[in-house]
Amino acid sequence: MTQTRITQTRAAQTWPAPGTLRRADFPAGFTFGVATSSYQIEGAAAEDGRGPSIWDTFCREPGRIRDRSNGDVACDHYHRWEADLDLIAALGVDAYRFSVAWPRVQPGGSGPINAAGLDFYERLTDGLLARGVEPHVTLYHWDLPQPLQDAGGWANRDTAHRFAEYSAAVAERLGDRVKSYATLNEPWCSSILSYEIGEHAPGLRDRRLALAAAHGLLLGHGLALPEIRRHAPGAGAGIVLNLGPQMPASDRPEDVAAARLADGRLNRWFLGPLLRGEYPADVWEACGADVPEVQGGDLAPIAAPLDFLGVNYYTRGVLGAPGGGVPTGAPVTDMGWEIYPQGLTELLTRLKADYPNLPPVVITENGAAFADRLQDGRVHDAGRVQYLQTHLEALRQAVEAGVDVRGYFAWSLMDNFEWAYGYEKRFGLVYVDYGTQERVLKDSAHWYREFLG
Ligand code: IFM
Repeated sequence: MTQTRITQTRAAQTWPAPGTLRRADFPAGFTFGVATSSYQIEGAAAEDGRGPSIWDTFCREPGRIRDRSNGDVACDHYHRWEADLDLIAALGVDAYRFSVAWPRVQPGGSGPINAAGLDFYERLTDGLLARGVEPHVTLYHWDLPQPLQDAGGWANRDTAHRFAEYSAAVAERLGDRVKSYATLNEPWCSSILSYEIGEHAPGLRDRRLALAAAHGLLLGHGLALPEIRRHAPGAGAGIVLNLGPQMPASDRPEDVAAARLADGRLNRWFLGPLLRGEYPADVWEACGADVPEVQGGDLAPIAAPLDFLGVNYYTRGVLGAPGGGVPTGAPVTDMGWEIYPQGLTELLTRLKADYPNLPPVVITENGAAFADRLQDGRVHDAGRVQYLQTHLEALRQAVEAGVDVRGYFAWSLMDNFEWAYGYEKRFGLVYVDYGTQERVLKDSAHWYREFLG
């Protein structure tokens, strides 16, 4: 096994009491964890039979990634997984959310399953269980096998069927040892951001294809659910969406309409099919001729009951006509995202009010990038500590208001490959020195550990 140096510093300061916030303020059985994803941490891009993914391809296209990097090595987690699991256990979390790389498990995206790929995730699962940490699996966190993209990617309905087949292979191998399976992470990102805005792989700029991809992703989710339930009947199955309030910059009707449409495109376009069995009519109309082809039997599996809805919350949007984001002047993270903790309470109470079929919610991601610096073996990330504390307090208030929330996962366990930003943005509770692969607990990791008791 590769040796990884892990520096366990003591917390450098005592934390300002975050109001009255303690772990005990959350319901009994509430799950606290940390999260990562395969392409962002694993590396080992060409080992043990892994095939190329769309991110391997995209990273090699000039101008796509700010620091011209890629995920070939990333955090080298594929080789350092045991030390990383020790680190996770040392944080005192209940659970670890990771994703499975489809190109490791089924390198061609269809056809033969690569047993060595499944072996890796089985080692991870058993390693977590042995350390008393619950594994939470996400089946798709954006690393589509390249051969499927060559055939049209998610805009080709066949990909949805291939996803169900791949999901069955994973659930068959890991079964009930994993108690929580999410089909997709943030389908808005793997459709709109990837096929319309062009910022993520495959880097297209075509709204019609983007909406076809969004529908293909939802269909893939709907087809995968019964496969997961068949092979892992004791596990919960759900999906993860990136959601956030979209607010008007003023009372002007144009701004209100812009915010309503932004809410429709980010939130309701995905919540509607999943929780109501229909696309939102106003957004459908606004999309004109770009709307996807929806076949007769598509919406029933998409709207099948979920055991949980994963919500990734980072920020809100403030919109002014004709549809642009408006800076509010409030503090932002290193991503330029406004820090708006109360948006989490607003979002969750709104979900409860608007969707009678809302299943239990899990906050599957929440966190912030800051320009962290390693100094004398320490990283003083007070901004992140404050971000986490205030968002947890906002979450507590949502629970108090009656929203059924079952868990919270901080994004991310450790610094990693932040997609189009490469390694420039650091979201981790644990600092990664990419030169040496040393992991250093930031002050936020110490704080989280103390909070968890
Ligand atoms: O790093 C990403 C993650 O992969 C998906 N959700 C948002 C995070 C921060 O941008």
